[in-house]
Order: sequence, then structure tokens, then C-alpha cells
Amino acid sequence: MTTLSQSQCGNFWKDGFLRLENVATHAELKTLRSVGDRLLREKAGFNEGLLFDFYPEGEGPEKPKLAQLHHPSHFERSLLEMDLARRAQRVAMQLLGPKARFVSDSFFHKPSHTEAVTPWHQDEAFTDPRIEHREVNFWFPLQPVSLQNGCMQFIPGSHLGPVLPHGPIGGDPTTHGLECTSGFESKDAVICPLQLGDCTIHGGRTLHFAGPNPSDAPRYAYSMVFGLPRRASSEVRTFPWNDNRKLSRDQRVHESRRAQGSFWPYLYRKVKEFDYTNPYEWRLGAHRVARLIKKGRTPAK
Ligand SMILES: O=C(O)CCC(=O)C(=O)O
Repeated sequence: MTTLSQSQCGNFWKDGFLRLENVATHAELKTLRSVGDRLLREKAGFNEGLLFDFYPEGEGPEKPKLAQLHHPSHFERSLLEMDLARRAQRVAMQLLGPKARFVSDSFFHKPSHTEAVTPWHQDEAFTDPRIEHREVNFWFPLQPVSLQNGCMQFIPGSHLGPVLPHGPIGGDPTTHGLECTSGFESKDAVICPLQLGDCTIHGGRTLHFAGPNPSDAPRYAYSMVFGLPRRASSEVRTFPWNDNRKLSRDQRVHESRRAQGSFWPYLYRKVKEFDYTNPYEWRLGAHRVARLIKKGRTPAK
């Protein structure tokens, strides 16, 4: 797969998702698996808040119900040097236009014999409502997936509506994952089993879900997100479900940025990944710096 046909592009924009066959080679999947295994074994990103459980974490990173390692390419640069990333970017450019660029990647690991689902959600619900994110997400399972081990399911056409109401899973404010609470019928879901090498692509607003994994093996996946330069949202909207959350991940982000030795690599990445050509990013950056200065001047209570 290096290019989509016109009808595949049309289907993506009609349904909000697409299923593609034979995208990743066996060698690429083997590399993804061994990198994912190593990073998860080493608990890479835990202290920086990049490795977390979708569900309440309890005491630490042991035995997550659904672990997400965000930005594994921060720890293993070679992930983005694989031809797979280049091929996926070409497809993203077909869908979004020539300005589409890499945004982030993630490993998702659901252990064997778990009833935990990836709840119905729109990825956009996790974002800042003042910013418009125009993104596509490539999801590669690292073993065949079906209903038996938690393949992806999508609600066709859900990307054409608004961001629906969400809340933390089970109403628990310590839960990292969100679930969509109303505005859709799960009976409309399209179930997407995939063979090794296949992937799904979904838009940032497409409602999706992955079921439990009662099988004997963990269900693993690697995702890559590509997007257009960010800009101010033309809609006036709020995502109140992101307020007043009590996330252990946020605490770790905060502590690690203050810790000696972690701040400079963080700043280096920010400077390296900054989109210098986008005036909106400069405005966001200026607001952030102004906020930090103001905070520094306000005496602690
Ligand atoms: O792998 C999963 O269970 C969830 C993946 C997902 O929600 C995503 O890639 O947006």
C-alpha cells in the first residue's frame, strides 16, 4: 500500500474510517513487537507520564488493564525511520493534503484474559477544545485481531457530527481513559477484524471501541497519528470532562519536568518538534510562556 484509490478516499470521508490490507511487512511487525516488548518491559516513559493505564492505576505501572505508551518514538527513534512511517505519511497526505505531518505514536497493550474494554470514544475528546485537530490515526495490530481478542469497531459517519459528551471511565476522575456517554447507538458499530499486516485508519472525531480480550495472548497494537497544522477552532465549545480530573499521569509529568536531568531533554524535544512555520503555534507558545511568568510572580498561598 502506498496509495489509496479514489473510492478508498471517498469511503474514508463517508464513513470516517477505512480498513487496509497488507500494509506492514512481517519484518516491520517483528521490529514493532520487539521494540514494544522492550519499552514496556523497561516501563519506558512511566516517570514522564507517557506510560499509563486507561483505567485507575492503583499503586504503579504493574498489571495495567490497558496500557498506553504515548510517543514510544521518543525512546526509540528508529520507529520513525522505518519505511512504514513514510508509507503511512504518504497515505495521510492523500487524505489530508500535502501539509500532513507526523504528530505522535503509541503502543496499546491489553493483557490476556481481561474483561477491560477500550470504551467508545472520539480521540478529539482528549484535546483542548479551543484548538482544531485535523488528524488521521493508523492502527496496526501486532497479531491478528477479531471479536475474540478485541479488534477495533467504528460508528460510520460519527466523524460528521460534533464531539459528543464524554466522561472519565465509570465516572472515576482518576481514570486516564474517557468514554462517550451519549449520542450514539453501539448497535451501529462496524467490527473490523484484521490479519497481520493490515491496519485501520480513523479520523480524530470517529467514534471507536475495542472489546475485551478473553484470549490466551495479550492484544498488542501500534498506532501512528498524522495531522494538519493546528489552528484555532472555529466552533465555540467546551470539553468539561477534561476539567477537575485527578490523574496520576499529570502528577508524574509535573514532577519529571521539575526533576534534574529531565527538563532539558523535554525542552530539546519541544524545540525540535515545534512547527516553526505555523503562526498559531507561536501564539500558543507565547501564551504558555506568559502563563508561566505570571505563575512565577504570584506568591504561593
Ligand atoms: O488499542 C486500543 O485498544 C485503542 C486504540 C485507540 O483508541 C486509538 O488508537 O485511538
